[in-house]
Amino acid sequence: MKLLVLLALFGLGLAQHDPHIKHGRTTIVHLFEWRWADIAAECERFLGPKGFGGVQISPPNEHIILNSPWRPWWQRYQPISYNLCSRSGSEDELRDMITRCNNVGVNIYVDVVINHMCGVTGGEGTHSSCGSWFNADKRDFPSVPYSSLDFNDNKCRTSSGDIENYGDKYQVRDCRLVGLLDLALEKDYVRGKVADYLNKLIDIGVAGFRVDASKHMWPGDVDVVYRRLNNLNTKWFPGGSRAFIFQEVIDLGGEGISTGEYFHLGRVTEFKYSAKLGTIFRRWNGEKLCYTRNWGEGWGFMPNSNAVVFVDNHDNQRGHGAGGASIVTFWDSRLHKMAVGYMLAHPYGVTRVMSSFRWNRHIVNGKDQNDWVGPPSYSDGSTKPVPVFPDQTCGDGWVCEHRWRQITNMVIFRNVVNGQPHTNWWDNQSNQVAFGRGDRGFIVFNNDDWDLDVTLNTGLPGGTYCDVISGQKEGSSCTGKQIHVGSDGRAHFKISNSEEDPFVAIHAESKL
Ligand code: QV4
Ligand code: CA
Repeated sequence: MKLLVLLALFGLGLAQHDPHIKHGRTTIVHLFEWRWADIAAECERFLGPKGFGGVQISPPNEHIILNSPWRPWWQRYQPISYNLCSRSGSEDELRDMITRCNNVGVNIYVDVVINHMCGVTGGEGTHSSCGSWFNADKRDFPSVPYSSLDFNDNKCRTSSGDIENYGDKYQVRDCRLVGLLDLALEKDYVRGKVADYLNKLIDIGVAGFRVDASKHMWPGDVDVVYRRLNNLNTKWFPGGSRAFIFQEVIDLGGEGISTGEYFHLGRVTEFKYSAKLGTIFRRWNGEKLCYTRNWGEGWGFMPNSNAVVFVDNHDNQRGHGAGGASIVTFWDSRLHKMAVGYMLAHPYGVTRVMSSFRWNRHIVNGKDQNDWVGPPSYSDGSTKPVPVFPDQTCGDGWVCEHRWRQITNMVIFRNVVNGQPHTNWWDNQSNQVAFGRGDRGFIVFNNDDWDLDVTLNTGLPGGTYCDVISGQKEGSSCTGKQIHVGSDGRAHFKISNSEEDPFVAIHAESKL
């Protein structure tokens, strides 16, 4: 009997590690701060056709509206209620988007903020995205409703009431993260409200959740919430499917809490991956690309079956969270394309691509004074739509990294090589490396300051392949470089260090 219970628990846990991505697709894109109407259109016109597996959306629930600074992006990480009206749109628009994305096989993963409500200095009034009244001083959020009984004020033992020492796991979980009113998730009532919120989203059709600030919640508390979740909507998912759970835990080592405490509950964000890959491509601290031969668990990262990986995220691309200056973002577009290309070619983890908006960076003593700036907006504070042009680029400050040819084509590459082993490694003991994925794909990088000129075993069947970085296969022709693979699987590669994109990728579906 005990064994059966254990098996059931284990099974439930593992089920929450599956992103339920459809049609052999592999990759999630974070459309940070996009409006629901734009995401719906993007699923139909781009993400579905190009083989993206899912979208991480910004928090859809009611949040505070702040005027000083002027509507920062991070106001959405300060919940006021679980009503579904946010800066990205109304509940109707959210429902329409989820339906339309599901209908083209693109899953929706919701960023859920369940550790806290707004900041302690959030004030009193109706400055919230659905117009609900609240009083932060009194811990009064009638639209949930939550009252002062539902927060951890009496449990936290620091004098400020905020987290002061990340080495102390009681503080990290029971005190306020940067002043954010900390919910008492040990209470059945609070667990119930959170589960209701998540279940509402599940019933509308989402595939899972990015659980914000997971480090700040006791694993036992969120476990109870996860167990109360409904199975996914059978209109789009097989009966019995459990929500995909991926938990935001920043663990670069040396803190009181480690990612391992959350492995049984779902996947976890691997921030070491992001920080290290940036350091490697920047060639800082003596790092070299050739050292990535055993990339993944060999680097001390979490087990493959637990990892969600990314080159940058909405925090570390602007100096929030962790990782620091090594993070490679769209601001360093050449390195960014290479790093994302490496991530997407490599088998480790569930991959997430960042899609950003631009802001005026103003770095003083290493700190960006404009790290708060919100999405492209009109003067009334409402978010601008994402215009897309015939050349596939986006306007009005939306960066749309996911639409950059090199990145889109690597998303397709990952789908084509899905399930194939990491093979045929080559390196020059410096920053030129190559590896294959069985007999389905091969990629070569030159991040040295000199040319690459080498003949390599690709593992691919003989033929002529189109490089999907310098161009792509269109009909029966190739708009980029052509690579000739001999009947012995060998091919000659020449990549100048001064090329716009010093890497080459070929795969089974780019064969001419
Ligand atoms: C300020 C002071 C506090 C003071 C407080 C109250 O700094 O010392 O106690 O006022 O007087 C914003 C401000 C922050 C302010 C806070 C409360 O930046 O200065 O505190 O609001 O008013 C995002 C932003 C935060 C932002 C927060 C809420 O990054 O800057 O705080 O939203 O709007 C750790 C965590 C990790 C977290 C990461 C950033 O372990 O979980 O920090 N990452 C996630 C999200 C992130 C989000 C949150 C968590 C919070 O990815 O985007 O924070 O939901 O590593
Ligand atoms: Ca907490």
